[in-house]
Amino acid sequence: MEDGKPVWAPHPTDGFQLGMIVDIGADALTIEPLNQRGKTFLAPISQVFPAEDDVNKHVEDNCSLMYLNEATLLNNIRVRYSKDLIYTSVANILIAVNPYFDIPKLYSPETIKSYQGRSLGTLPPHVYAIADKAYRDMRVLKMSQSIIVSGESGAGKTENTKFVLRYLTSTYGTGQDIDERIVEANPLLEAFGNAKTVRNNNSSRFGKFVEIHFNEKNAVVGGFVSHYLLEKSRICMQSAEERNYHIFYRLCAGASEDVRNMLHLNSPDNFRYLNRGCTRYFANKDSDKQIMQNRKSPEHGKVGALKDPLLDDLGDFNRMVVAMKKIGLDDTEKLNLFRVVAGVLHLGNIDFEETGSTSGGCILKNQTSQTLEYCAELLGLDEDDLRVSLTTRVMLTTAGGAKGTVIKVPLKVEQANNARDALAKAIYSRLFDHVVKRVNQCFPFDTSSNFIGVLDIAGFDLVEAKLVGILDILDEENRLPQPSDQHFAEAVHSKHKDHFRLTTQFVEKNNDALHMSLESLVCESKDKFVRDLFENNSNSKDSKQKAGKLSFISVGNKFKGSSFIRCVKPNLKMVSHQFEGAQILSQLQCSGMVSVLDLMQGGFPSRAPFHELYNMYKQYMPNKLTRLDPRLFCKALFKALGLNENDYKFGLTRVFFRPGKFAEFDQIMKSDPEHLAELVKRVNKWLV
Ligand code: AOV
Ligand code: MG
Repeated sequence: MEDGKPVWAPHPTDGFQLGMIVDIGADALTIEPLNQRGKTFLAPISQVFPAEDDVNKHVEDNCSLMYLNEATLLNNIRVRYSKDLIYTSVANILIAVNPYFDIPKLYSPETIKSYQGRSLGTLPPHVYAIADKAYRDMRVLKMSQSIIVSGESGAGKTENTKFVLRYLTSTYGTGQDIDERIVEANPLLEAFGNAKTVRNNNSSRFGKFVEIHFNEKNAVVGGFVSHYLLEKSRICMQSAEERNYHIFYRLCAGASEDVRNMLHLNSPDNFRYLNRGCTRYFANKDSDKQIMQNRKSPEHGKVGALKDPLLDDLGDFNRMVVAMKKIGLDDTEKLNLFRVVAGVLHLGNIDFEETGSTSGGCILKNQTSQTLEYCAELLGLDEDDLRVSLTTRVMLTTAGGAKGTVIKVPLKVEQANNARDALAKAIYSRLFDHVVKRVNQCFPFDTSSNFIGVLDIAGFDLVEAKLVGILDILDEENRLPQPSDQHFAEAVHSKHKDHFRLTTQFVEKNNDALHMSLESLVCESKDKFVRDLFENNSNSKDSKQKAGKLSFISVGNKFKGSSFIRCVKPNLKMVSHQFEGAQILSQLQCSGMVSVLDLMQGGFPSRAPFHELYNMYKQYMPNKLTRLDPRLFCKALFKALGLNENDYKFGLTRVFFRPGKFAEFDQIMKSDPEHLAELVKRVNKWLV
């Protein structure tokens, strides 16, 4: 930082502001903001950073800035975002800011085509460039690759993951059904595993790792989705202003008259599992109003309405049905899914009241008898058995040494409520497992040489090390004689327990356990589909097949090279064209981006292509030098100036500088005319 040059100093909402240093204390600087002349404030030395000469300039790769620090990074992202350039590179890490609107042509087929086979850095930064790099690395190194997409809720992980899948299947697919199916599986997975939360209208409530498999000719042959940790509490209860999984509302909104009658469905407002989260929605909150102003809002202001004006349940239902068809689900399978979803809804409406007798316990409330009937019908259960299993619990006594006497213990109202909810959660989460399994059957493959895996994982202050840790666990899992998704999920869970506890509500309450009589009830359902959901224990054929596939994947498959996409949420209001600097800065810090910059300080972080340096400085140099090609021009210039060779390195297309050395060099080149004349003389002499 030099006298008279502006610096970036902390700002409470923007992250940083431009100012001048007016005094230097022992550990604080006195700063005068550029836009508030005469006013000053103190800032810790460690939080003040040199600014680029032109703060409105932006660069595709942050490393081509002269000063590499968190303030110039934030400013570069800000300037680019204001021009709808949402992708920025920091060396080979991609930063993606969520634009919250569709940027024209950003993901068009032409754009997809233009990135095919192009080296990183030759075209503007893009998620497609990362996808293509992963593909080329896989092909050249003959090793599987992973792309890790991280960021806080609503930052754009799932959208970018989908862009990667679409890119790889459309560019390197064989043009067969499989390519489309890998993409079309998403609407189905999202219908069952995503929900509206306060942070994201389409929040993934499960983590997923999607593998695209390639044959020896490096063409797409199939895919495999591993999922873990579906948030179960949401099935029975949602926080204020949040919703249950999309499928429930979509089914109520979109099912045909026949299906609605068959499933006894009516408005979502009538179901307990749906009507307890949104009641405070639009309760005069400024942020809600703001969202409303930015979106079309046919239902504005309906307090308690389960039809969320920000979501189009009917349209989404129709899109989901089309996707189901495309991936090959027939009508029977579709109805199976819908029937269980409706069964869960009716189950939730079963209510209990105290018997009032001395024996304690509870009975079903009168008005819920029809609900019981519907629920039993849809899930293939016997009505009386269901009633008894919900209100009593079977226990084995060991009293008096007589082992194994079966007794029925009546449940209190609260216990019966818990039992009902535990059953709903068990059924729905098994249904979700089934959806994932079914999706995997849509893009099967016999042999695969390598794969590209994309990790889309929810969470806030997730750092690289932890994500890589998860991949390591997956790798370890694959080495086990009997790998399984469930064991993998447990391993991830146990290693990252604190993290998940802190950042998400994946960890379920203890009263989730399904008691024995309910478990055996559903296991003996008359409905084969329901029975199968519960029969898939670890010894079943299906999970063996899956285990087979997982272990197959592991063969020699230590991940070589991971690419990283860091998604950034620009504002909490979820609107376009609003850049909240301070909270973006904290995401960059939490995601490890700032540490990456720090790490780079040990190497050659700044870089500039030869032709750029040539164009920047040729005006100052003698003709003799400018006649050389840009690479030779740079070599000759650096030698002639006698720059210290430890401060820079020449690559194939660009020069790499040690921290601060690019700026130093620039200053030499733009020094006063007298000094410059000296330089030119020196270069001339050297050229002779
Ligand atoms: P997330 O996956 O990171 O959150 P999403 O990928 O679901 O976030 O993105 C949230 C929303 O932002 C999407 O539904 C889109 O409306 C919008 N969006 C994201 N990326 C883009 C883009 N590139 N172009 C246009 N709109 C975009 V979570 O799953 O909550 O952690 O659990
Ligand atoms: Mg998501």
